[in-house]
Amino acid sequence: MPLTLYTYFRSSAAYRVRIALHLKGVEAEQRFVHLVRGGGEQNSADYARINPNRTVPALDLGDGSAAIMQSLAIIEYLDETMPAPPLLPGDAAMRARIRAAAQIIACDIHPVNNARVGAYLRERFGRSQDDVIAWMQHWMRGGLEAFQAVLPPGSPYCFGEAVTLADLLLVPQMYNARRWGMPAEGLERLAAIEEACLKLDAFARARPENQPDAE
Ligand SMILES: N[C@@H](CCC(=O)N[C@@H](CS)C(=O)NCC(=O)O)C(=O)O
Repeated sequence: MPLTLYTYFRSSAAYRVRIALHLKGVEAEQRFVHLVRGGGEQNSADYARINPNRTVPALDLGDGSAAIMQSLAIIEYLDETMPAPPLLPGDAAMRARIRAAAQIIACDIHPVNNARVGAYLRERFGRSQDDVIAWMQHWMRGGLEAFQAVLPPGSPYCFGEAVTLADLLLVPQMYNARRWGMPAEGLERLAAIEEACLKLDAFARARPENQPDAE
């Protein structure tokens, strides 16, 4: 069945799913949801019917059922239905550790750094763009320090010699951190993992600048 991914080139959450699709060798039609233009197409009534949370990504399975939202749920769905290459290992404790690292980014960093959070700080509380930038950098930096601290040492990817879910979360978050000018001193392990991942075709194809809707 043809899959449809609702995406935006700069969205780090959609970037995670694009990497997963490429790793699994799955083609999905892309529908572009511009998160800025006209107050954000994610806020339109049409899109709210697809994803009531008004965020990208969403994955339509093409079978008439509701689209799947939440990037982690989408990625785990892809991993369960298309097991090769696996994004989570067989060992339950290691799976938990990898999910925990991924959730530092998906559950702790990203929600407070979303575009709508920055907009609310500016519009509701009158904060300047400099304040918003300081806010973004603060939460990203603290979260990425924690992420780096939980990684086992000495491997090319986050958790060993093979890409896992954690790498799919890290690379888009590093892109986001750079966009917001977050100081990266001391996070060299993360930079090295990002560089290793971006040498892989699946990650390179998923980069924001390589998307058809890139501006
Ligand atoms: N927890 C959600 C987060 C999705 C999300 O917030 N996506 C951002 C782009 S990275 C978005 O659509 N933001 C819209 C907005 O802030 O208005 C997921 O992992 O899918």
